[in-house]
Amino acid sequence: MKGVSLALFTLATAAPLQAQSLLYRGPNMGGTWVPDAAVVQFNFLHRFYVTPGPSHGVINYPTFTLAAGLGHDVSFGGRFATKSLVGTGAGAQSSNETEVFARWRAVGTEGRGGFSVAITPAYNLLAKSVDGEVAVDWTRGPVTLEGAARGIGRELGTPGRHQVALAGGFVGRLTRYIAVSGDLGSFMAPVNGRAAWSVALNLLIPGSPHTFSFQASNATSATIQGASVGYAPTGSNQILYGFEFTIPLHLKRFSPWFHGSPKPVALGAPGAAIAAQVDMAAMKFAGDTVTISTGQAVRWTNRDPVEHTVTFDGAEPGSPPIPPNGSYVHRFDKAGTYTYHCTPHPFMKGVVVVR
Ligand SMILES: [Cu+2]
Repeated sequence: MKGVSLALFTLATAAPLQAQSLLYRGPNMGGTWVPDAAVVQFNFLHRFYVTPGPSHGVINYPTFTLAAGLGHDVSFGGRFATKSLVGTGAGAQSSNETEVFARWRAVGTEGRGGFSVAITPAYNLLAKSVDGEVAVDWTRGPVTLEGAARGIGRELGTPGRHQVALAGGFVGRLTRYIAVSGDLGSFMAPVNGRAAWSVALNLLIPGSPHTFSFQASNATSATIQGASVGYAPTGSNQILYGFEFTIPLHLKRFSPWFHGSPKPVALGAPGAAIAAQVDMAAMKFAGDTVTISTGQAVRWTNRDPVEHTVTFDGAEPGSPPIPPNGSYVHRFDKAGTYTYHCTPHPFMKGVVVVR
């Protein structure tokens, strides 16, 4: 029983909120996520089609998404798809589809329980179309339901035609690292093509803010228009397979490029009597076992260019993320053997023996 409630608790709180997560969004859904200020989200969606034999040629359909958080739940970004079949048909001059968009998250937060709502006005440069989406997510425990209403000023390939599209999807999180998702979207009055669908297996890469999905779909780009049309370019039931990888770039992590070594940061108990010093260097706790007396403290210093933690395997409270050049002091008031590890790098292990 305890195991079950712990598992549910873990599922409900597993959201890696510092990044857009494919564990909360179907492949063709825009989602409601907005990056924090000074975070740039880069999503790489790559779908491909293998032509029938004997040539077995591979046709690639990538969409790159870049979005920068501006604070106040607002972001600004763009999508670029190099092989958009949204552009086939009359009036299309290119298969390079670019969409610029802003997003305002009006309600909630993607990845938290309850409702969240985001409004995304956009402009599709290939279609010369003012588009927009209102997206709603509802999350409870391991389940997220998604809906989107999309307005399209001018459907590509059909000059002058206004369109409305509706889309819905779901995500089911099987564990905190694995989810399945699916969605369906369509223009209300399709002119070219048919409904867009997708299914995916989504993975959170442990110890990282990255998510990865394996997916199948019939949509060739991830723009508001592209996610609303399923193209079967040869008229067959063509299925595209592919993946998406999400990469949040926290701009403050790049400060060493401009400022040399980061400033030392001291975390943990101030003024404690430090009896042992452990360096965190080359992804290891140097000197894995230290021995001290009750009431004394250990100081960990991060010599690596990445964040580490000191996380005890038992109930002893551990450190927050320790930035490069940061240190953490922890005082031990009870005798015992304290094993610990680094949360982002679980292979980093150490022991404090308190006599
Ligand atoms: Cu680490």
